[in-house]
Amino acid sequence: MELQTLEATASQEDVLQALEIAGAVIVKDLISEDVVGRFESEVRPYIDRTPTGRDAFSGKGTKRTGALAARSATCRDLILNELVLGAAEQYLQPFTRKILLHLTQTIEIHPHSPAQEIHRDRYAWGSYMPRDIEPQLNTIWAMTDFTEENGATHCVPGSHRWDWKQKAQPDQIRQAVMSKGSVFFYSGSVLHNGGANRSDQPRLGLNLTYCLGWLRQEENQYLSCPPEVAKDLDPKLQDLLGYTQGEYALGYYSDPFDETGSLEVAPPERAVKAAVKSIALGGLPD
Ligand SMILES: O=C(O)CCC(=O)C(=O)O
Ligand SMILES: [Fe+2]
Repeated sequence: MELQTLEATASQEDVLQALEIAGAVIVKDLISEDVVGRFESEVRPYIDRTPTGRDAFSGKGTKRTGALAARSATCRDLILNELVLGAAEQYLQPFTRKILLHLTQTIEIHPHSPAQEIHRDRYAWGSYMPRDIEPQLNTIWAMTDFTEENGATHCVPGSHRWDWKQKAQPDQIRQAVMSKGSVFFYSGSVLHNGGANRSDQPRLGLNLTYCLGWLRQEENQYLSCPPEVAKDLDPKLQDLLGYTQGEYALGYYSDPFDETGSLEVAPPERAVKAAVKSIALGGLPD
């Protein structure tokens, strides 16, 4: 099966249709070079200070840098990108009322890095996740061109529907070759991996992923984007980070300094403000 590339004018339905068939799709040139440049300049100091991975899976020649909702205003815009967020909400909607931001991470694969092991991202929840639940939708934004040589993401279109034991054959593997500013969408259930970088320049991708509102996020957003930062963010982003209430009883919050001790549900502005106050005062009262 081929990996489809859609134009930037593609609709949410086009993306969802491609995801349904292949479990993956590219949307070409969704953001401009300016936006890519702005993102790179905001995040570059953090990437430069990031050590390379500690094992083969994270990549001994790969730098992974997170906390990007807190660190980069441009990343915040990309998290809320209308096409991406709309597609993620709709893709996951059969299994949840709300979705969450699962992780933010630049993945910079340096020259001479081997390919990552092929996997499905849903394995993050181990074998506990029932097969018929689709737990996440992922994106990798190309912040450099993604080429065959520099490690463009490999993926096996259609493998989101395979038996988990089925092995991919070399002729079933495609690469998400795309220009800088394009975005690769892929299901949590599709086989994929970072490619080997055989070029002489690093390959930079921005991995932004979304999961069901009742699951534990891979990147702890309360620590990566703490209340003193989150309090000034777009309410929609506060919602995605997990600062608002999910289902009826998920994520309720009580102000520890409220003498009445009620378990009322705090609206997001109040929840983040109260949390800031708790940090400022050095924790819980006696
Ligand atoms: O870097 C890439 O292209 C993919 C990385 C990936 O799949 C992962 O780290 O889970
Ligand atoms: Fe992955």
